[in-house]
Amino acid sequence: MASLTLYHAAPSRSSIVRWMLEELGEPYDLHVLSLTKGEQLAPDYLAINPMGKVPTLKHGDAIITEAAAICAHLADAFPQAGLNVPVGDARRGPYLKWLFFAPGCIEPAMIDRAYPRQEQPRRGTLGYGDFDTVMDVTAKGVEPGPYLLGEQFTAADVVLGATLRWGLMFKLVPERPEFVAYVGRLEQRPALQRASALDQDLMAAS
Ligand SMILES: N[C@@H](CCC(=O)N[C@@H](CS)C(=O)NCC(=O)O)C(=O)O
Repeated sequence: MASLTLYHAAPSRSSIVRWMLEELGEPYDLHVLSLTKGEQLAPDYLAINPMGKVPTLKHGDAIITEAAAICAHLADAFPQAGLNVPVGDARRGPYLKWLFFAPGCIEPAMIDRAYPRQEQPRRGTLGYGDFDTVMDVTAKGVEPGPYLLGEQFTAADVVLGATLRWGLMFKLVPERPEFVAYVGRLEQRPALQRASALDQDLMAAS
């Protein structure tokens, strides 16, 4: 079995991948970076992730960056965990849509709202369109529950759920009852509880 190493900092977007790894239940090594010390910009790290960002996952000899891509890769690489929707299943398309909706739409909408641009771009030029539509679409997606694809919890819930959880925590998304209920359901998952506790310990130790 190829080994897994997560290049991680807490708190950060690499916590999304830590949660995913805890959901998988596969052993992994952690390579902790201090973002405040600028270790993500050190030449040896830039050699594996030239974006100078976490997360990065090393899986055997493969280097994978971008949290959603890493989660998609892990879900497919370890199908026995039941966190993917395989090619050939009609739900694969909606699964991928939700998997990439968070980094493609929710996250940029949240950040643009928190740090408004001096000149508002036209709606058509923004990949996410506008903040309110993104929130409405997300609310409709999570409302039926328990998860985005119904009864099956998938990598899409890890990525979108972590983004919403973070957005609620920092008041970057409105406290819509659909978001609060969905994130509340995710908080019950032992893997998220484990990942959060491990990150708390890491933060306390640094
Ligand atoms: N698009 C990347 C974003 C990763 C990202 O922005 N990570 C932040 C931490 S939350 C980071 O590494 N910041 C350090 C820096 O930019 O110097 C992903 O989704 O994985």
